[in-house]
Order: sequence, then C-alpha cells, then structure tokens
Amino acid sequence: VQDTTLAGDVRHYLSQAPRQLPSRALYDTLGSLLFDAICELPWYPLTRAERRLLQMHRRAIFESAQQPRRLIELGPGNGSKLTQLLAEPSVSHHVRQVDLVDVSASALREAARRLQETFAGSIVTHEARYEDGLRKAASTDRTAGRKMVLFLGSNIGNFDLPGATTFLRGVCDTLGAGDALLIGADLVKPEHELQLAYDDPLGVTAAFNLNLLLHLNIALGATFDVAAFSHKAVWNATESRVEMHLVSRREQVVDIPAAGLSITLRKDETIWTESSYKYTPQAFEHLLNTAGLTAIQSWFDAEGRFLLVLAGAR
Ligand code: AVI
Repeated sequence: VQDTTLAGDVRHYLSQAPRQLPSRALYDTLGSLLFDAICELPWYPLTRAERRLLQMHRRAIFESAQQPRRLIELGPGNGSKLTQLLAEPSVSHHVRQVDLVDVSASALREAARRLQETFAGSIVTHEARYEDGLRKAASTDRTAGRKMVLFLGSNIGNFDLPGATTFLRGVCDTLGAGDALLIGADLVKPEHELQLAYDDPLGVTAAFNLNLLLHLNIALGATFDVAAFSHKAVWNATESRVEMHLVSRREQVVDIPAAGLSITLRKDETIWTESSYKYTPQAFEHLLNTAGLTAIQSWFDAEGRFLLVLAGAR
C-alpha cells in the first residue's frame, strides 16, 4: 500500500527514474497565491478563456444541467469561478448548498470567504483529495435534489491518461440519474503560445515551480538550495503535454529527513514536477466516453482554445 502522506508521496516520486515530485505539492499557501497570479498573466490565457465561457453561458449551462440544487466543486482555488456562476440570479435562486473540495486549507478558506459575500445558501468545505472529498460530499443528503459536480480550470490536464480515466470513472460513479459534471479542458495550441504560458517573462511560473522545493524545506525539513535549481517548461508533442521540470544547476546532496531520504543530484539532472495535458475536442470526448460519461453539451471559446463540457453518466 502506498503511503499517501506528503512525506510518503515525496519518497515515492523522488525515487523514480527520472526523478519526480507530486504536482499537488505545488499548492501550499504561497504556491496557491502564485497560481492565482499566474491566472492573471497575459501569457496564461486558460483562465480568462474559461471565465469568458462561464460568463456567456452560465444560464444555458445551468438549464442544461436541469437546475441542480447542489454544486460540488473539486479544486475551487480562490472560489472565483463558482462566485461567477452564482452571480447569475437564475442560478443562485435554485442552489441550496455548495461543497468545496481541496487539499489546500488556505484555498478553501479563501473560496468560502469569497462565496459567503454573495451566496446565502450553505457552504461546506472538505479539506481532502478530490476523490475522498467527493465521495464524502456525495454520500450525504441524497434527497437534496440534483447535483452538478464542477471540475474547472483544466485541472483534468494535470492527470495522465490512465489517471484521468480512473478519476473520471470515480466521478461518474457518484452521479445519479439527472446529475451532471461540468468540466473544463485546455485545448492543443501552437507550441510558442504553450511555451510562454508555462515559462512567462515575469518568472511567476518559475517561482511557482521553485516554490515546491521551499514547501518541502518547510513541511519536511528538506535541505533543497532553491537558488541551485532552475525552472524548465517543455512541450512534449508526442504525449500532448507541457512538462514542468526543475533542473539542478550543480551536483548536490539533498536530505529530506521526514521522508527518510537523502539523494544526490547530478549537474543538469531534472526533477519532473507537473504535466499539463492539452486535448483536441475529439480526444477529450473519447476520454469522457471511456470513463462512462457522455457529453450533454459543449461550449468553445471564440478562438477554439478552451472547451467546457457538461456531461452525464451514460
Ligand atoms: C492547475 N493547473 C490546471 C495548471 C495548469 O495549467 O496545468 C497549473 C499550472 N502549472 C503551471 N502553470 C499553471
């Protein structure tokens, strides 16, 4: 059985060849703030494209989902997308309860705080991984009416294909008749645009990536010399993903006492920290179908760069 604590995860991933670190460890308090900053960068169009789609189509989305009473958002970040959806009176009029699921306590606090300003229904937070939190949220109050699960921001892109399929199958299992999943996916685009989106001229994405090491220094007593690493983003066309890596600028030894690990990194050795898969509409529909889901309706942005799909269990 794999140890799923941060220390266990780090031990497991860092011992792989090539070395890796779990991307969920990017989101400590500072990491979540840096991610919010990324979403405002002109070179990271994903968030804005999704925001525009939600703004334009929130009524239609809600009607297609047959006016659910409950919204469960997996990975709400700072809560801005849900707030935007609930700002539409025909939506907030129907919704009685909102459940937020995230591993980041600070993100949950911020999302709940933001929602409370405008939403009068109940807000329940689950500090948990998506699967566990969703199971818990979905298991309570089955009589409360239809639900819509939201998985936005192209968070699905951070899973590899088998992982995404298993994850969506798990989501599908929690959907009863009439329930729906609203999911956002970033689409394949020209390489130079993807490169800039994941290696921006302000260095915010580099800071986001490097902060993972700072997080491990604080949380696990690790001895990463953050200044001895650099950020690298590459588009892997064969796998249709942008990869983020941390490159060791020199040979160095790193101790991670809480994970019972001591490693030697060679000069230029890389640690793979995140994959961000980009889909074609066809590939995304195929993924949904493989997971037992079927698209009810899809919305594209004007430039065809982002996709929102409302899906139900088949
Ligand atoms: C949260 N996730 C969808 C972001 C992405 O684009 O993969 C995280 C991110 N990584 C670098 N920039 C943003």
